[in-house]
Amino acid sequence: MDHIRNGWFSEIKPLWPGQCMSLEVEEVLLHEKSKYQDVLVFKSKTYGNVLVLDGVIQCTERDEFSYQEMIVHLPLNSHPNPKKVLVIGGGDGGVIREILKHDCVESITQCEIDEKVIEVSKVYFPNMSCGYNSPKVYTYVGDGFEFMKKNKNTFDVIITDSSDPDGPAEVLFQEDYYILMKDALREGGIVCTQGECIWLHLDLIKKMHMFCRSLFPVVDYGYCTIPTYPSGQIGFMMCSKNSETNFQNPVRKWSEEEKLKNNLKYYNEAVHNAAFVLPEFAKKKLKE
Ligand code: 4ZY
Repeated sequence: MDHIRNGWFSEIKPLWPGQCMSLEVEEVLLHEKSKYQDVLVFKSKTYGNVLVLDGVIQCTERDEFSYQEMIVHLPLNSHPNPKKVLVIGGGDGGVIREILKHDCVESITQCEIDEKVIEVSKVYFPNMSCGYNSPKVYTYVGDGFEFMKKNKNTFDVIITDSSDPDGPAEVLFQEDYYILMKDALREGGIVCTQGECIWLHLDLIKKMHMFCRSLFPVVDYGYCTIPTYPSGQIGFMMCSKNSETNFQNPVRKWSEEEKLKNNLKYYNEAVHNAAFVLPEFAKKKLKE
């Protein structure tokens, strides 16, 4: 339990040297090793329940909606008619909950390597895992790489909800993985992946942006703010096989009635438009 001292959890990692997010702990609810990683769940003083994998905060009940809504509605509302969606990772279920808000989606296939994350979420994060009951959801416990090798030309949208490029998730930030996603997409398909933080990982974002541009006709980087991810900002690398796609302007929009029904807390059309407006230092770097 070396991440918890004097009643505070601290997210200390070489990926963000010299800084860390700390949350005050009310009660440790679970601490176990899964087949792949260290799994910790605690009740925090002010952010609700918190899921931590290998010492890194994955989600908190208080602010998860920001990331989950944006990683889903940015790509799905940029596709004219998404029917088949693939989710790589995302075991907490938050991404699935948001995809189910799109009635046009007929099936959601999820490929999560660590079954334990799904189990833990069903117990401690009921508001995130609620979508697992839907008949539209098919969950495979296994490696996303292997899954995509066997499923070419199949999906309209692929969402990769991964942790940081440290350890097993590192391959998900490399060109070979994007080639696999491109091949698993149907014509006009769209990819949206966890795209890291401009304050911490701009060199990596630049490298990814460059190889994505060599693979797809349209590439953009959008982001959201979220207090419990490193430096409070996380991005999305978005790629489209359709040269007509303009990520900044959604092609599908919800009515006022649908918005109310969908209980959106972060995403709206103006936020979608603004998500791709980068501060000067990041804009320059990606343009270089
Ligand atoms: N699953 C998203 C995620 C993104 C960044 C970090 C952890 C989880 N650090």
